[in-house]
Amino acid sequence: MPKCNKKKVIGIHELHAGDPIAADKILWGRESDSYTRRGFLKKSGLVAMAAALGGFIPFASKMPRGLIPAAFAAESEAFSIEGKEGLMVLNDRPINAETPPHLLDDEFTPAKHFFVRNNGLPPDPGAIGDTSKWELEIAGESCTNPQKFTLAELQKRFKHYTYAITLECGGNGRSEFNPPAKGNQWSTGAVGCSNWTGVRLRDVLEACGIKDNAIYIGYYGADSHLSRDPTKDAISRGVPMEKALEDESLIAWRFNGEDIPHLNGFPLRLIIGGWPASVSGKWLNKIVIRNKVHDGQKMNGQAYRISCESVAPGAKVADEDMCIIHSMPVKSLITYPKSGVTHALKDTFEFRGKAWAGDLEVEKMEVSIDFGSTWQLAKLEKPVNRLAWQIWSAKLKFQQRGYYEVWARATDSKGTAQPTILPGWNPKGYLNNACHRIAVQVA
Ligand SMILES: Nc1nc2c(c(=O)[nH]1)N[C@H]1C(S)=C(S)[C@@H](COP(=O)(O)O)O[C@H]1N2
Ligand SMILES: [Mo]
Repeated sequence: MPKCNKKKVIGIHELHAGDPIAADKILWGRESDSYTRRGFLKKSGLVAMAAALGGFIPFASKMPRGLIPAAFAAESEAFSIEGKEGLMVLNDRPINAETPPHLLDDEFTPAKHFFVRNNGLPPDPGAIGDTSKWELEIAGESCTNPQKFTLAELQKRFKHYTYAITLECGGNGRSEFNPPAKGNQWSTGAVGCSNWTGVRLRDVLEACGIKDNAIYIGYYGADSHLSRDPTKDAISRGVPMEKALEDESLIAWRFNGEDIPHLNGFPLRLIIGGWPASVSGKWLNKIVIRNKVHDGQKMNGQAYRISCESVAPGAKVADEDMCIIHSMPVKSLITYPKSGVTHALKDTFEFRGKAWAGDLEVEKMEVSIDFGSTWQLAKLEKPVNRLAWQIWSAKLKFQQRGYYEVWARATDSKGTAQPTILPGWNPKGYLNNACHRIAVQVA
C-alpha cells in the first residue's frame, strides 16, 4: 500500500479550529509562556506575521490569542504569505513553506511560487534601506586583499550574468522517511528553478585575491538566529573553492528580472546550483575565503550531512561518520496534471514535469502507469543552461476507467536512476529522491 504522507497540509481555518493557541504557535512561533491574556507575539512571531500580512502591525500587542488575521479570511486552502500564492506552510518554524507540484509547472518558477526555507529570522524589511548602499564584505584568512563593495559598486565593476538555477533544499522529501527525521517535514516542494542575475562569485573573489592555500568559502547573511542572540548566526555555510569558482556561481540581485523577494534573500544572495540550497546564502553581506572547511553555523555536527556509509533505518551515527552533502541526486516532478483530479476517458493524456540532477544533467525520463512494473520513455528537453532543470512530457493512454498512479523516473548522465519508493535512510532525512507519484482518476 502506498504510504500516507505524514505531513498534514491543512488550511489556516482548519488549523485554528482545532486549537487556536497551538495554531498561533505553529504559524507565528507565539510562545505560550510569553504572552499575557492579550497574547503578545514574540519578536520572531511578529516578524513572521508582519511579513505574512505585508507590513508592520501597530496594534500587534492588542491582538487576541488565536486570532486569524482578517487578511486571511478568504483563505480556505493553503495559508499564504504576502507575495506568495498557494504555498503550504510547514509546522515547525515561523516561515517555511513549500510549493505543491502543480504550481511548479512554469518553465521558471515565479516569485509567488518559490519556496521559503528560513533557519532564523529574516532582517526587518524596513531596516534594509537604500539597497545601492547594501554592503558585501569579502574577507577570510585566505583572502589577500579583503574589501567591501556596495551593491552599486558590484553592479558597476563586474560583468553581469543570468542563469536559470535549480535550488532544492537538502531536506526536500524528508516527510517520507521512516523512522521520521527531525526537521521540516517537506513533501516534494522545497524546490524551484528561476532566473538569477548577478556577478560571478569568481570574478569578485579573484578581485580580492585568493591565496594558494584557499580551499573553501563561507557566507554570512543579515538574518538573525532564532534566539536573537547577536553572537549566533542563523546559518553560515559554504562550498569548496572549486564549486565556488564555477561559471554559474553568482552573487545575485535579480530574480526573474525583478528584485529578489524579501523572504528569498532581498537584496542580495549567493546562488550556487546543484548542491543543497542551504549553500545559497540569503541577505548576503559577507563571504570569507577559508584555508579550511568552513566551520560556520550548520556546517558541523549532523547538519546537511549524511552518514558516509549507508546505515540501517533508525541507526545512531556519530558526528565523525557524517559527510557533508555535495551534489544533490537525480530527481523529477510531475507538474501537470494535478494529483487526484478526475479525468474523462479519452485517447491520450498529456503529462509533463521537471527533472534535475544536481551537478549532472538528466539523460532519460520515463513514466509508469502500473506502479513501476513497466516504464515508457518520455520526451526530455535540454536544460537552458547547466544546473537548470529540464522539462519533460509524455502522452499516455489508459485502456479503461479507474484509479491510476503515474510515476515519473529520471536517470542522470552517469546512469543513476531515481529509486522508485525510497532511497537509503539517513539520520537527518536528507536527499529523498524517490519517484514522484500522482493519483489519476479516469472516469
Ligand atoms: N541567510 C540565510 N540564507 C539561507 C537560509 C537562511 O535561513 N538564511 N536558508 C538556506 C536554506 S536551508 C535553503 S533550502 C535556501 C532556501 O532558499 P529560499 O528560501 O529562497 O527558497 O536558502 C538557504 N540560504
Ligand atoms: Mo535547506
